[in-house]
Amino acid sequence: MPHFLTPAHTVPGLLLTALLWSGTAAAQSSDNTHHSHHPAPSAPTGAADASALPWVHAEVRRVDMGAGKVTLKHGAISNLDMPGMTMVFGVPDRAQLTNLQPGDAVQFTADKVNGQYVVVNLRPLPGGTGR
Ligand SMILES: [Cu+2]
Repeated sequence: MPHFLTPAHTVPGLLLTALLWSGTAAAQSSDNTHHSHHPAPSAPTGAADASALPWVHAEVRRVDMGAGKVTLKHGAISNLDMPGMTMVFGVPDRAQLTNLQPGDAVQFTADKVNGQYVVVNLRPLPGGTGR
């Protein structure tokens, strides 16, 4: 009989998959011993989590395409429990920096990944630049 269908082989495979998934999730928040800023820690995919992040208005101050960073003067970020300020965010998806210029009005969603604040999504605010 086909031995690869036996529970002895399929169950460890499923367990391994589950371990890999949970390991990835744990690694992304390994610097946070508490998860108070994550309202839905059990969300299995980053996409579902990102869609729940609130959009925040900001003004672009500096764009560093090479380093994948952007300086934003941003409004309050409720999911990070952060008041408005000017600060640097990492931008894992550098395509979001294309066509960005200092002075541009944008809105973005931010999260804390591995102890670093990063831009999850960013889009220009229509009519915000006066160009
Ligand atoms: Cu800030």
